[in-house]
Amino acid sequence: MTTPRKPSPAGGRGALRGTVRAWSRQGIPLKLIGSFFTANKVGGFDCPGCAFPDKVGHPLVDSCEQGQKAIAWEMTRKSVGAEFFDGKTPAQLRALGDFDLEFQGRLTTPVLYDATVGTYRAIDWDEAYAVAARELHALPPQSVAFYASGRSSNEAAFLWQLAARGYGSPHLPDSSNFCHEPSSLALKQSLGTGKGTCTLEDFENAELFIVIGQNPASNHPRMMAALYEAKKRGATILVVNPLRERGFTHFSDPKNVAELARDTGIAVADAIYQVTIGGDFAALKGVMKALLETERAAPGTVFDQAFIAQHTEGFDALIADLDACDWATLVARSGLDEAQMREIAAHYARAKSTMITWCMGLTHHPDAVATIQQVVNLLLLRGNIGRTGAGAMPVRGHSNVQGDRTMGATSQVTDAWLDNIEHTFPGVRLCRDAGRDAAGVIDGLFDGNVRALLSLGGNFGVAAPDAPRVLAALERCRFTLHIATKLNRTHCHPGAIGLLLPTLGRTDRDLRPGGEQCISTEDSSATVRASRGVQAPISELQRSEPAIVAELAQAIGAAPSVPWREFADDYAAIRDRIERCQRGVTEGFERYNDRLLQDGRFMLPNAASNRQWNTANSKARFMAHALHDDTPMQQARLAHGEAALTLMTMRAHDQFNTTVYSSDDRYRGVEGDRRVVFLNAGDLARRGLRDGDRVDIECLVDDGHERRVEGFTARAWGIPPGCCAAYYPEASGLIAASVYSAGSRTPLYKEMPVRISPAA
Ligand SMILES: Nc1nc2c(c(=O)[nH]1)N[C@H]1C(S)=C(S)[C@@H](COP(=O)(O)OP(=O)(O)OC[C@H]3O[C@@H](n4cnc5c(=O)[nH]c(N)nc54)[C@H](O)[C@@H]3O)O[C@H]1N2
Ligand SMILES: Nc1nc2c(c(=O)[nH]1)N[C@H]1C(S)=C(S)[C@@H](COP(=O)(O)OP(=O)(O)OC[C@H]3O[C@@H](n4cnc5c(=O)[nH]c(N)nc54)[C@H](O)[C@@H]3O)O[C@H]1N2
Ligand SMILES: [Mo]
Repeated sequence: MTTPRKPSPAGGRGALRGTVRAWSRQGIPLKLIGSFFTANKVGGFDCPGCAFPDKVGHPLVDSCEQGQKAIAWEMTRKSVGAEFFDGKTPAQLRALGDFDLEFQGRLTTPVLYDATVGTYRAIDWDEAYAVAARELHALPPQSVAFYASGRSSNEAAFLWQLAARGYGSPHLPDSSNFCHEPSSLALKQSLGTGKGTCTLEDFENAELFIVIGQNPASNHPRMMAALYEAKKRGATILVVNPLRERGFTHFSDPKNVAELARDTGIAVADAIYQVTIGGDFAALKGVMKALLETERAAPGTVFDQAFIAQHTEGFDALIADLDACDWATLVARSGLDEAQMREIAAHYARAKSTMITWCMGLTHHPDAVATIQQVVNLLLLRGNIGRTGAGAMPVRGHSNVQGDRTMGATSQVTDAWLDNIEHTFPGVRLCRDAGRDAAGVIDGLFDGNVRALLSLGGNFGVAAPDAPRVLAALERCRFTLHIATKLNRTHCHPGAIGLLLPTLGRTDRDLRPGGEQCISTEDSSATVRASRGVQAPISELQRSEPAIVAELAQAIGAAPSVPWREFADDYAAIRDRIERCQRGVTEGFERYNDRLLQDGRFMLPNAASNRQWNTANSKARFMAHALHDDTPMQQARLAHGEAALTLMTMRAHDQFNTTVYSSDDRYRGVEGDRRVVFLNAGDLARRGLRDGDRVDIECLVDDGHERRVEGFTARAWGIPPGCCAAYYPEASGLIAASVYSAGSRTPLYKEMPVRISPAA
């Protein structure tokens, strides 16, 4: 049941209580808890939570409540082994809830499912590799996809893409396809570099922050702490979000003793602009239109004309586009009034340096790329790229999602990358065909052209749009293979042959014949750092990701001239080859091993933040885009009028993506039941509903598939009219996989047309 109760401040005492609860529920012995604080420090491990940059120097603690939960979940002393699996059918496993599946603990033995027998059984590694080799040899490589979630390491990701391409498959979908894909694409087109231009130093120097579509109190608490510090030194923080997220209105730093005693929290945001879902595109145009008016009234006072002349192209087209927009449309589309857009513009025009950060509130939408390019346009107008305290910051999700991409674990790579690999490993021939992204793999699963899915972490069938259909399609596969730390729902939908392989995580000590190994990761500020586990593995049968991928590649005969054996035993040898493959592709990998081992970390240079634009004309590009009229939401409004609401699916405070730690969301007053939908009070009343009523939700994308979820609890909430919000993954069955964002093909997880009606 959901009990509305007065929420406490974000951070604060609640964060400490949440941390201790996570430790105790996972049965973590006290003597290990000290090691938790080696998270994000030199010599320790990279926190397996989010990808927010670490503090350099020697902070006492550089991890947060959410990081501690992720660590406790991985370091748990609970485990599942042969007795649990032997003789179980997939249906028996599926009967467990998502929480219960992961709560079983760490996977400790390879497991095989065989449809001709109908049950799972524990097997040894040799048999696992033999089965994989048999299955992959029997399938055309073009029907096999290799998915990667962003939790792995640079080393494992490099081997993963090498194994896939060496085997003959170009299909490397990844969790980025579900996440910051539009950010990478938008930044690449606008600035020539697909990564964010900011570092922690910019957080310490910006005068103004505009935080768009992001809930850092739950998903990047260390960023919340950075904003709180900025606020204390006098910076202005503006938030653009349909929800007044608690972290912005009441935040208390759990590391500040005086504040812990008061437990009240401060308002970190100076203002919160409650856009309508998907309204950012219009809102950002409105802000630029207001700036343009001021600039015209007093030329040279707002725009950085020298920067625009020297560094950019496309300015005139942008101005023409802004002139063509009328305020009435911008107001109607954004959900903000004109005065609010002018107010943001006034703050922006005053600030000497501005950083704009964003997350999934901008990417899970049909116009994601165009919207993010408005963010960049806004920054360029005042030369807010390439100087301290300014820049564009897509705050990444998984701790190594950025690194996985740098390592080529994606279906879109350059010829230079493939050429370098072939030169580095003479005799290797890579598949160079166009590969499927996650959307393409989902299509292939539905139409039968993808017959095998291998995954390096993640929970593909639950993270994907149309999750129930994707899970069912996975069962129609010939072969599925998952390398994982914990059991999850995707694993319970094996193909005719299904393998589940237990791996070490970040926190586990990794002893190989070549000695104790470290891996490396890359955060949202392009800092590459070493990560070393601290805890002895819970089982001798678990193997590290690089070792599993190398042994698997060897077993299936992928790229036979690659020294897979050496790589499995000595990750420095992998880094040595990565360094060679990155020459001329990604700057900054020189002396990879030396610098990693000496300093623990190094930063990859970002050309755009040095005002070098790797675009066709070596200029940063203003990208003008007209507002669209044909999004799935707009089509549904035409067909269903006010009955259509825009649904966003979001994270609660107690989850990491598909891993749900509890059924509470203390920042939104939710306790004991995540099947909740938040609606505007007027929208509730119009449907004859009251707070607490049971409702059913139906997707209004008209593509021949019916999608509904039932028995959700409606909650009256401060969300703009026409919008509603529910949790991921409970509401994921409502997200249609037939519609994607333009260009980046990202699912519309936050802009789905739905109808809400009293429960049948
Ligand atoms: N503890 C924890 N940490 C995490 C994760 C986790 O699940 N748990 N997940 C990790 C991953 S992979 C990612 S990608 C990030 C996700 O981090 P976030 O992007 O912060 O996560 P979501 O909950 O998906 O949230 C989206 C925010 O976007 C807002 N929003 C939705 N639609 C719109 C819109 O149209 N416009 C605007 N302006 N705002 C909108 C929502 O109100 C919400 O505040 O966090 C990472 N870190
Ligand atoms: N409706 C809806 N759907 C969404 C989103 C949304 O906002 N709404 N967000 C999307 C986003 S932003 C993302 S990034 C995706 C996330 O999609 P995924 O990355 O596929 O999902 P996760 O939940 O992060 O994966 C969790 C699983 O990873 C495995 N795991 C954990 N640690 C490790 C490790 O160290 N190694 C290995 N090999 N396995 C490990 C465990 O088995 C665990 O069950 O979901 C997307 N799906
Ligand atoms: Mo993500």
